[in-house]
Amino acid sequence: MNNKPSPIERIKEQSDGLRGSLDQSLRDPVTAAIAEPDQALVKFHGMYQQDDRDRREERTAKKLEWLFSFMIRLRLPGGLLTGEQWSGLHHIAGQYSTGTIKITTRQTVQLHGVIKSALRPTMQAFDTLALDSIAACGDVNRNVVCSANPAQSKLHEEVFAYADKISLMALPKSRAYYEIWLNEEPLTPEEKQIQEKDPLYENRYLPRKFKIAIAIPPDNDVDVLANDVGLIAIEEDGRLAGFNVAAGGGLSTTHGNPSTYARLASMLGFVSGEEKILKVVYEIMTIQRDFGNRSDRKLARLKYTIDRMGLEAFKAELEKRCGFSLEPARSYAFTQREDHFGWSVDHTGKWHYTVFVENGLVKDTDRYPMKSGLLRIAETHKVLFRFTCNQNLVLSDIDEYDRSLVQTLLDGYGLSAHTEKASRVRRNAIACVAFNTCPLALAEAQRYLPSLITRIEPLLEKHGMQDEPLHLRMTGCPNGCGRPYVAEIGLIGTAYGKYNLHIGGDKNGERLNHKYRENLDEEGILLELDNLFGQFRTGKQAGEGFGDFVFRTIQH
Ligand code: SRM
Ligand code: SF4
Repeated sequence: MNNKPSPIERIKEQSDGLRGSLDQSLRDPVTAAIAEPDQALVKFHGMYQQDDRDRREERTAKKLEWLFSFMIRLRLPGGLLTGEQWSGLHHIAGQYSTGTIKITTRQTVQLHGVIKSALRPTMQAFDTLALDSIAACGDVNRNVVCSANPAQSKLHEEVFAYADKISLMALPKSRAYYEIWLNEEPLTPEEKQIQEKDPLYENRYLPRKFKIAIAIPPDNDVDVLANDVGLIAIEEDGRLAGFNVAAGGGLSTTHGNPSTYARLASMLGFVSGEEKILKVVYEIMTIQRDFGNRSDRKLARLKYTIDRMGLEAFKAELEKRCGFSLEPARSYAFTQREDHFGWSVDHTGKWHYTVFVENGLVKDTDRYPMKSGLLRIAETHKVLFRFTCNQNLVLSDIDEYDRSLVQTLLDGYGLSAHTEKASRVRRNAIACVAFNTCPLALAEAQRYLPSLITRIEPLLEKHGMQDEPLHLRMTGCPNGCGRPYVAEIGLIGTAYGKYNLHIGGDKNGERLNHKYRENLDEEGILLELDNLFGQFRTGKQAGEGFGDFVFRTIQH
């Protein structure tokens, strides 16, 4: 292994607690961009510099700088906002960004198209709503996600609280965010020594991004095994007994680089008691900090660290650092990972309505004023907003008394019709952002998948499969932001208009799929799916899902 640290390592270490030259970059009037090292650092503050890829050629031809702007991603452990926060977000999006609110696959929201001069006002506006974007990106722990449906379990509140606890435990200690964006008085070097001492991240942070998810069986709506750390809540006698802990999940691959691979997290064991649970998560992070690959960022995620060390050696190191052993994993079963669309009621009598948000895009169109409808609902102050890892929205914690008011607004703005009339395959589908903002996109995803589904729906009907709980996911490149590698059907962009077709994941997210065909265009995709659906119709066993069928019958 080449041991020369990657350039990002130097940027992190020399960043003076993630400050770098961000302040100067923001003030530089000559360019809409920020200095290159600051582009790496600004991620730790929850932002990415991007440009409008639709306009690159035109700008280049005119010898103009690319059209730079920023994407901001909020830190939202467990994906929960009050109605007041949603209203605030609605207005911030309108004032400073493209106006569209994007619900992500990690239960938070992104705003796109924020220009450099609007960054500080945007961050300050978020602060007035008690929202921040600290560590939403960068080589640190990202947004901690948790099963979204409060109606699914009496344990939900207790388990949900862990998302916040873990997120707080894993926040960088630097005050840079407050100084740069919120005008906090800069610390003196002496104050920094004391206040910014960071035993978890030190001054080198992690070798790579780090992701934690919490699932509450029987739902695996978070795709828990796709995370660096997956916590699976174990309920015994109606109480939270503790968590099974799995580690080393991660999905990204790189076309043409056989050293990269998707991997599901390996089960380590069971742990109970808050102190011990947090300790296990913390020490998994310190092992990754100390043993992770800092030379090759393609091979730096925890999954590679674990495979290099060996699972047993990794576990032994973890138990040594914790000072206790994990118990054998307890039994649990996932039975599904779909969102529970429409109304559901929890054990306290509170109501929840899950709204279908196609690819997580909240905006108004002439025919469907979704964003305005959600604003009106937020303004009732009777509803909480919860995001799901399937890019949908749960209007939650509604009293019986207020339900009819919410229903009137859902109907009036077309939200209920949009949710209830959409086909099952469409409601379950996920597409990543891709064009026009993602710099890594090779192919379209969220702008294209809806029209492709319009052509897939008749095929499903032709084969009597319209009620199958099928999971179809598309990404514009192999990084896997829409988790296509754990879908029953994954479409992974290889070039503009071309996708690899993956098949054979199970419906609960517990098995990776495999590549079945390469570089298909739309007609090729439809032809292959028609053929596969036909085989499924004639060859499936009783109760067998599509993913299980193709896994059983098709060579891989
Ligand atoms: Fe992602 C990078 C969007 C979830 C794996 N991801 C990116 C960037 C920031 C592109 C970049 O580096 O400049 C994309 C921004 C696009 C844009 O214009 O907004 C981007 N990722 C997204 C989101 C918004 C997709 C979506 O449509 O919802 C998701 C935001 C999650 C969040 O709120 O934090 C998103 N990304 C994921 C997931 C799914 C998950 O975590 O459950 C994965 C696969 C799981 C995993 O991490 O293994 C994922 N994103 C990546 C990777 C590959 C990481 C790796 O291990 O190599 C990159 C590229 C990188 O980090 O170098 C990436
Ligand atoms: Fe961009 Fe690729 Fe992620 Fe899609 S999967 S958002 S194209 S990095």
